[in-house]
Amino acid sequence: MPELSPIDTAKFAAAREASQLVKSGMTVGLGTGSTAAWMVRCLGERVRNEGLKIRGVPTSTRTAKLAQDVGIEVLKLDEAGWLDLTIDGTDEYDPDLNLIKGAGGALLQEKIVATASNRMVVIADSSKTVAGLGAFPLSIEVIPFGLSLTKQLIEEMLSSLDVAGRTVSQRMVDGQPFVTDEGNQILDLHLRRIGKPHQLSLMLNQVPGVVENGLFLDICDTVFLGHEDGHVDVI
Ligand code: ABF
Repeated sequence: MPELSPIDTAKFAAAREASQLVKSGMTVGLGTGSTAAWMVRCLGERVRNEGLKIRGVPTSTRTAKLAQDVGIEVLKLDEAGWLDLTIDGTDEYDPDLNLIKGAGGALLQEKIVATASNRMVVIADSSKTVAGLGAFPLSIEVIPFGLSLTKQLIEEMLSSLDVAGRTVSQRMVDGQPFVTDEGNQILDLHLRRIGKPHQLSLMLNQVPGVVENGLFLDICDTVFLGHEDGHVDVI
């Protein structure tokens, strides 16, 4: 393996350690993003070298392809039923292990899969550790129909909430709206500080047109925090 950058060393260390939680016979939710990709590769290595027998439920088409490429048996959530464990990355985690996720654009499948799991483990480097959520933009998955009205309703709603910033932008890639695996689009909320995440999450999901938001509250059980020297803290 080529020498890793400090940040990849931290991500890899967290991913490798968390992947040791996986035992033969388990059905495992496979997260999305660069940290989760390390975990999928680690599991693939164990499948090939140790004969680990697992079934993986990916949270995006990207992860599904990677999992298949490294030799993990892949199945859909409806085929799998309840999962033993999900391991995924994050954009932020706070001291209560509440999360902001969604930079990878896979928050909807990630939230459904994590919620359908006996245990949800987050793998992170120290850039993801925050005292309070909100510095990172909060992603909202919205249906394309009436998107500008949905955006306007969210902007109006934010004015009554305990947040520091109120800018809402549509996620674009190469000048085109970003499209999720579900054919939806993403609004990013630049809030800077989220005072009451539970209230915000409930209110966002009441706006017609909103499918799901990137606040993962009371879902994560454990964080594996990787450091640049390869050390891992379990929180
Ligand atoms: C997914 O990928 C997301 O929910 C989160 O937004 C992102 C983290 O990516 P990375 O591990 O590349 O920082 O887990």
